[in-house]
Amino acid sequence: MADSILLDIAGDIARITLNRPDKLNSFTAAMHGRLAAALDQVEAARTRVLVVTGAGRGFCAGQDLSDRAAAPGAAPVDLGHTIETYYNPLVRRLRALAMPVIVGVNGVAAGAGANIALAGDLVIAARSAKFIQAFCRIGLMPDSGGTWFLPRLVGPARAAGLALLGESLTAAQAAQWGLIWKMVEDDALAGEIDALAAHLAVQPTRALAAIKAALQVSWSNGLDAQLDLERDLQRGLGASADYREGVTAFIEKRKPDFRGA
Ligand code: T3D
Repeated sequence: MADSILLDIAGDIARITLNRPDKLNSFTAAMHGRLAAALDQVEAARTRVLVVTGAGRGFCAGQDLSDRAAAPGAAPVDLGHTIETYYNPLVRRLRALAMPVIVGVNGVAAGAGANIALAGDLVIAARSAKFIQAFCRIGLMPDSGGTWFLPRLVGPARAAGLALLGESLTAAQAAQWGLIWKMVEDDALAGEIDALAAHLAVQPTRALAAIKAALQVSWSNGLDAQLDLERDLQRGLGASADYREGVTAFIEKRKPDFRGA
């Protein structure tokens, strides 16, 4: 059986591919385990950027529903337990990774699959991709951070529409609404992701991690707390080798050689 998670680490760039294409890369418990192990490897390798994408025509259709309570004879599953065990740690982990996470949404992203995509820092979708808060179609509510990401990204009215109606949102509309960073033509997605990953891999990684952390906290901080946080993070960055290199390169009118330190 093919591995449900593919991991490729090449230099400073890690790529994780969700790989159950025949089931639109929907999550099983085993796949969650493989993904957690892959993220362990990414962190151990200290890469400077992570790309997450899906194999085949879908990005991820959320939880694999074939082993849930509706299956004939199946015992009810404690969904709170599975969310606590699998989905919440995954979203927290992607948000906390000290490197930018690019999510390449190559096709439909539904249920938890949509919200795991939104946990990325830069979400790029192919024109044919769709985002579906499919939860209400099966008697559930958005999880994996959906009720937190959606109102912040697209505002309360659109968040309510997406979550309550469970309708399909095109990639073009998602980009127009600010749900994602950008939409590109299907045949341009791989090249766009490669170029972005290559760019980010030679940027000052500590600064990017600080930007990521500060932007996340800004959603709950007041201005005073955020100003204090910026001061503290900037103090740390001011002592970094990459900052010294950035300033030196500017003075010497050359391209900086950032090492991520
Ligand atoms: O349970 C817990 O632990 C709580 C956590 C829940 C988190 C969640 O994610 S709940 C939401 C779960 N996801 C869904 O409800 C989405 C279900 N899928 C769909 O609605 C549709 O597949 C799509 C709209 C995403 C795509 O539609 P379409 O027509 O392009 O493809 P398809 O024909 O429906 O799917 C292709 C195959 O993938 C098909 O298998 P088959 O018939 O060819 O053997 C289909 O059954 C399978 N598939 C798609 N999504 C899932 C799935 N199999 C299992 N689980 C899925 N989620």
